[in-house]
Amino acid sequence: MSDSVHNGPMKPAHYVNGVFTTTGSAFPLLSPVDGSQVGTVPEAPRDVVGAAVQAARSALAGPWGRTSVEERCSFLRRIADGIEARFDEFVDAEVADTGKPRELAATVDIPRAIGNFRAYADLAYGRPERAYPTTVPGWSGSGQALNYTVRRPLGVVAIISPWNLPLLLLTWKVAPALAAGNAVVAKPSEETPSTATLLAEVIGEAGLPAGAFNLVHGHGANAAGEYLTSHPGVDAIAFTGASATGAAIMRSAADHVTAVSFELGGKNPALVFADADLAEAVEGTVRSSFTHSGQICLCTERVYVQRPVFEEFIAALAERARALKDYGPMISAEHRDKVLSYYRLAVEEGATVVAGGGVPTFGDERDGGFYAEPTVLTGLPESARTVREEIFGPVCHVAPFDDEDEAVRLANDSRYGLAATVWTTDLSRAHRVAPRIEAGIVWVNCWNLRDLRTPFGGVKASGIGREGGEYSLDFFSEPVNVCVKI
Ligand code: NAD
Ligand code: 6OD
Repeated sequence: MSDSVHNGPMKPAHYVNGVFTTTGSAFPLLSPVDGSQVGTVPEAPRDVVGAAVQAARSALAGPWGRTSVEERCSFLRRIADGIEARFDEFVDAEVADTGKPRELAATVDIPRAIGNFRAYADLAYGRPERAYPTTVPGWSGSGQALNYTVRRPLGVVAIISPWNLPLLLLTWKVAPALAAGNAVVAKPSEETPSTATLLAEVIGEAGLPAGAFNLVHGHGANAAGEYLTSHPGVDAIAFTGASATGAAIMRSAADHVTAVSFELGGKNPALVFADADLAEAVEGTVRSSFTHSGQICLCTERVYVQRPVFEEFIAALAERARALKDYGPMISAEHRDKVLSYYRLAVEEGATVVAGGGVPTFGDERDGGFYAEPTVLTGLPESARTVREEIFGPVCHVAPFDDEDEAVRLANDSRYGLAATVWTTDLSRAHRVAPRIEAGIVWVNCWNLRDLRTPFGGVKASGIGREGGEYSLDFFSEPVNVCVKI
């Protein structure tokens, strides 16, 4: 690991034991906006991944393993301050890698990354544990033993993250993992290496002991991702990405019985009842289907509208979709082609395309980029692949329903169960319907409104376990019972 070692990354670099390196082969990094090459990304070979795991293990045996929760929380706060101090740099890097609108990166991605570190500093510091005075039959008096719980870190934690919200989703795991005292080896998506590299720099500047946080870049299958998830020195894997990748990682993890936390794909429904504020429901669905061009796991791809307002809703949604102009590209040519293949499949399956359905023309450099039009479909049966499979693009299918039971049945008729949205002004209906939906998160009259203390995750093929608040701290630590005879 000696070639190309340098002290600060001006370009994507691995970060192992407190040192940046670009060891290994490299692959091109393309701008999704115009398809041009904007840099190169180093591909971590197996020995670099192994060195990162070893560095993490050594950190646990060294000063990092002896830090108190107070010390770790103050590291987290310093990291948050460090990102904030370089806010524009982080925004620029996120925009360059993803092509997302600058406003989105500046109001969601980077502020949430800062928020993740601050939230977990507060949560970990304020976390109570239980104690039980235990009376043993036959002994005199009361409280003859005291049982209390201490929390131990899991050890070396592998964190694998996707490209859609690169820094947000990476820090959503890194912050609680470090707060709980683990040492981390992170692998961001090969499509979005830049903010992760900046984060490593900020973490180094915050004074985290070498090896407590390590970063390796590269691809997933048969590459850095798989080298990491199959490494016997990894004690737990926290993964966000596609359900099929989760299945592959689970197979790697099985060999060493490694603990997993999975945030996976979705095919999220929205239910619009006739009593909803229709204008609000339309605007909400524009946001929930087309934010970040549909490349958020929580985005709505199935919309069910009660029959009396169906025509009015679909006309309004289509008009709003056609009016969208300032949207970003798909992450890659490959992903754009996948989304467009679903647009074609929808037509083959008998859909009516009420908005979009193709590739936009801008008349500027974006015509070389990876764009797909915001698209509204209708007329498909529930058995259509377009209605059943996650597309992860700016598209939704709208279908009618007649009553509450049918709406719930349609919402639940999916192998996924990540998020759902219910639009109604009937309070009783909202409370009746929300708990019946098979999803980890149900929003009523809103979408993606987040409180970082709440459980976040999916049911069925959408995930295993929960993140958020105490749920992440639970995953990243092992409760140990201490029983003291008094
Ligand atoms: P992906 O599964 O292709 O890749 C995610 C990460 O896994 C990348 O870092 C990739 O390199 C790595 N990877 C791929 N194969 C691997 C393997 N065999 N072993 C180890 N690592 C491997 O997902 P993506 O295309 O980056 O992201 C889109 C998907 O992620 C969508 O399905 C979306 O729904 C899902 N997602 C879910 C959530 C959630 O919170 N539930 C959030 C964001 C994205
Ligand atoms: O808001 C979050 O905490 C979160 N994990 C969002 C995930 C979005 C998926 O693309």
